Amino acid sequence: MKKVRAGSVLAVGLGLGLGLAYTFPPSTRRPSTIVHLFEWRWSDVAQECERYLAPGGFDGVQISPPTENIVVTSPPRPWWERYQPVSYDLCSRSGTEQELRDMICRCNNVGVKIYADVVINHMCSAGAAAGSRSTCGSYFNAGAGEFPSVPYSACHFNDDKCFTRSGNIESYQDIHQVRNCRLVGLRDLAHDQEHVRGRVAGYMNKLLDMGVAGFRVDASKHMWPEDLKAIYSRLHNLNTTWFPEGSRPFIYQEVIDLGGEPIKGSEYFGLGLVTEFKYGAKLGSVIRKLGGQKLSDLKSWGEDCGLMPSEKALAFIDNHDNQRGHGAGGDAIITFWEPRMYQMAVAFMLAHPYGRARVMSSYRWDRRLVKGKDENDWMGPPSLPDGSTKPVSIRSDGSCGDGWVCEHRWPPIRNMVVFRGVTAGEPLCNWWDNGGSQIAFGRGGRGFIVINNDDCLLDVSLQTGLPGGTYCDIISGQREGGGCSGKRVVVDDDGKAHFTIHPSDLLPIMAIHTDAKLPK
Ligand code: AAO
Repeated sequence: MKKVRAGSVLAVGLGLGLGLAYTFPPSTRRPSTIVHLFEWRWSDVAQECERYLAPGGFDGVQISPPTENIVVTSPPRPWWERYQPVSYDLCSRSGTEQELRDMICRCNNVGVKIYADVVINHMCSAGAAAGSRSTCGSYFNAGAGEFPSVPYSACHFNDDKCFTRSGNIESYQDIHQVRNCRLVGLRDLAHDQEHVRGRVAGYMNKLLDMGVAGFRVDASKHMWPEDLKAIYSRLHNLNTTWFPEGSRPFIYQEVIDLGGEPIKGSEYFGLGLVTEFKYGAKLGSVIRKLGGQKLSDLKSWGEDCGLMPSEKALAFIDNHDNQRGHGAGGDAIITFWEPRMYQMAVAFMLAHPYGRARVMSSYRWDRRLVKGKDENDWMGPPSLPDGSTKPVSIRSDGSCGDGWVCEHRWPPIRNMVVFRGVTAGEPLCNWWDNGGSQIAFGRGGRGFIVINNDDCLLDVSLQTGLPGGTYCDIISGQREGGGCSGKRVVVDDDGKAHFTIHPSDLLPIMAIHTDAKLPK
């Protein structure tokens, strides 16, 4: 096995000439968080692994679907065309198979894993016009169910098992419709068939052999768990160039379960992790104070307040769907468009031990809200006039330009990713709240966070559980060499420290951890 973690000082070297404004100090962190680099080109992902994600202690990247898809022209090239595959050839708006291979290799070489978003429930829309183009030029005829590059033909789809008038899912209360009918008109594959299982597993195995470490399985709710089990059982182990012999793929399945439907996320627990959509919806409603909710209500955050078991949960604040009104979660969801609340939500998620955390990295689009609905929810990534995706440009201060938002590079978020790594495996302790929306908690003597979402001053001495010394607040700044560019927090030898957070502070949060302790 190759030595995979490149060391936290790597950024210093790689940063030269790349306009990097920040280098990560050496750290005792464990790689923890997944970042979804939504719609990034493979060559940009590769660079980001080397220059930022490895030194920043990120565990891995969720990439956009790598397969060939239909080219949608109306609306012009929406982001969602990538959720309509026409073959399992590996070329897309993000790049060619060679570029994908190069990215996986370079990210693995610096210890950053790649998780591929795989669209295996369906192929493209049944209503796609004859003669529609595809990203690599493969011929297909969706109406006739012909996808010769896989190959699939009409008999490989579920049409004979769906009994709705439209052939689409018409009610989420009927599990047979949800799993045998077409999701928004997309041709629904029959995974009970040997041929289909073989082709899907073959596609996933190709990615595993190339070095991916796992998958986000799109629309898992729309596939029968026993079919997924049969497919997963055929998957190869991870590539031993980078991973220990016998390592199995890490799988998280997209199942939207907000309650109220017969299909439960728990049906998929035996197969892997499951996306916990209640996380962002509930936390968003607490931070927005909907129905009089307060941060102190989060004392029982986790299974006790209705979330799935922590070890089964993929936790996230928003995803590529619900940040633009698709999928589930509704108006409670907080996104980068509301940066103050968003950073509060992400900081809480990264400080709290619940689940496996994923942070979103988005692009900006021309949002056009008409009666609460975004008419431009379809808009694809920043593009050049020829339709190709713009490279991600990095400004001298480390932020992204050209329409790329890069939430994962926002200093408080990047520093909280380090916090999560430093505190990994430590239990939640020393909870404090004021009965309202001022809260604080620690992580087993390695980290401590304080949040003030009330309209009044927070001015209190708290038990942090940390060793005595002076720490640098990683929200208002960070440790830089022996100094601190933000607020300083003095922890007494008995573990107590005083915190003051004004409700008008840029971000009403303070966080410290043992790697942000300043030298005496
Ligand atoms: C596009 C066009 C369609 C067109 C289609 C075919 O937009 O008009 O018919 O092409 O030509 C993405 C886009 C789609 C796009 C599709 C294909 O979001 O707009 O369709 O690509 O290009 C369900 C699924 C879930 C899915 C989600 C969007 O269960 O798997 O819909 N997410 C994934 C991906 C997503 C992708 C696909 C799947 C398809 O992340 O990007 O679609 O590959 C209920 C159900 C949910 C259901 C939602 C959606 O949710 O529970 O399972 O999600 O409805 O309608 C409250 C409830 C909550 C409820 C929600 C919405 O919050 O509590 O349960 O309201 O009613």
